Amino acid sequence: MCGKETDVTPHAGHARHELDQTHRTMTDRRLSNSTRQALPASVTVPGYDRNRVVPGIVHLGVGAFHRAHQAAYVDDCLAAGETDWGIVGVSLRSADTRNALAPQDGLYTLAVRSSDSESLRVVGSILSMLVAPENPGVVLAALTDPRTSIVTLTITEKAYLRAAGGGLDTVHPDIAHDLANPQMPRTAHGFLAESLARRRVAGIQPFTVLCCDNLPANGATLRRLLVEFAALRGTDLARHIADEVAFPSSMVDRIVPATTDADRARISGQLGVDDAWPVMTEPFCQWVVEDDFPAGRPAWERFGVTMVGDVGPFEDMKLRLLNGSHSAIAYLGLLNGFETVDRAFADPAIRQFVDGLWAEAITTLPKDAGLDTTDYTAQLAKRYSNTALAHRTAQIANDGSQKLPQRIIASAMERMSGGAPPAYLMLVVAAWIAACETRGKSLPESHFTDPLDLALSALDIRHLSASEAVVAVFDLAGFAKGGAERLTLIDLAAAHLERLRQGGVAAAFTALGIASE
Ligand code: CS2
Repeated sequence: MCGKETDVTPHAGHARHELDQTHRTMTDRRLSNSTRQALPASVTVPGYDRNRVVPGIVHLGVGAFHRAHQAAYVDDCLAAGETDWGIVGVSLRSADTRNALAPQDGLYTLAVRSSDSESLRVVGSILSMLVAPENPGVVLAALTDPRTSIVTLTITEKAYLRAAGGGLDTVHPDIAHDLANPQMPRTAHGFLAESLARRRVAGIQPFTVLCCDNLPANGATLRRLLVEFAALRGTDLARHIADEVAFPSSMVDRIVPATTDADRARISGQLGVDDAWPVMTEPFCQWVVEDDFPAGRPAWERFGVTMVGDVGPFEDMKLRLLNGSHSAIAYLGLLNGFETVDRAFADPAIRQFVDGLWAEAITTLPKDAGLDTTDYTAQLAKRYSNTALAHRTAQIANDGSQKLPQRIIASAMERMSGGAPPAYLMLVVAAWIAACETRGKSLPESHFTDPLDLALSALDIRHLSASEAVVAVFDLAGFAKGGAERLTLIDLAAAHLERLRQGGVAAAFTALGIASE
């Protein structure tokens, strides 16, 4: 696709980049195109000719989630004979994934784990990997390539650079940098705006932008932020993006715990060759996508993707029932010393709390959208009980200020406006604040992190009363900003925080009528 990328498949006529050679230090022992044929028969390997696959998708944010989810769906399409949808993976920050995958020709193992079994599959859909800070120009070239019809993103909530009120954080240094240096962007907004501008000048059809992060109305949200960013560039690019670029929303779902060194050793032992970065996941996998791809798309519906007109109800159900309860389990679990989701969820009091939380959140979901919340929560309970995943509560606890608005605050505000108190929902917010307060005390300082950490430590909330602390955090994070319900939510969260400070999770549960052992 573009001459200087680290091409991880041996395309005929493609010169390999020297970085590829540098990283190719253990070829004989590594998973790669040449060693994949010798893997044990129990391991599924790409049966298609990777040399025939051309890149049609650029993905920003090649973390474990992308590799367990979208890359696996695309791998299915390629295995069924499609050839136009290989993935060019872009890391916006670190070179780690590229360094692990380049010597492996982009191949990696996906380990699908349930409590009593594990199956291994080698995924071949990532054709090449780029590291944006090393060479932003090559990333722009990939995005501008006429063969790129879809740009997908899993860059995490905080990388959308939303200000507390939800608009673009126009004073963020990276936004200022990208406005001043459009040819050398750092942010997703900078890359998307500049490449869409170049395509427009060159008469190349815009790509479709498919957001796959856990944001509400994620396509519309990214569109709004990008149009805001483009308007700051002072051209009519904003109008072009608003009028000509499709931003379908999507709901993505698969639980993907961080890979540990023990996982690496176990998988490499089973393969008989080293895989520097296998990905662990659960059997469950779901992707619901709005069908708006003017430049074409893979036949995803053939492989279990649900293509719909409006993803909103699915997205709300997932954000509020799965992600909301995940955050609850993470913060309450951390406060009670549980390191993993399955252990926390096995605690009868936490389990009872999660049922109550689901009951509150379910009242905010649309009644006429055909959602089966009984089945959905039953499946969640099963997924959370998967003992093989060892999904760490600390992993989910990261970035609470970016996650809680769509997972908890939105439901709480809607519930309040319907006249019902969101008592369980607001305990999650209080538990987040309490968990932040325990860092540097019973938990290590960096046990989990948040973009607001510096501002939070400047506030020194531990020395404020519960009410003052909650008000300060709401202001900082922009929770319920401008909402009529704000004060009541603050009162509820402050009462919970006071109880958490005085008597821990047990005291907060007692006030809700939940008995702890
Ligand atoms: C989790 C999600 O880390 C988190 O915040 O809630 O990553 C969750 O595992 C996924 O959204 C599941 O699809």
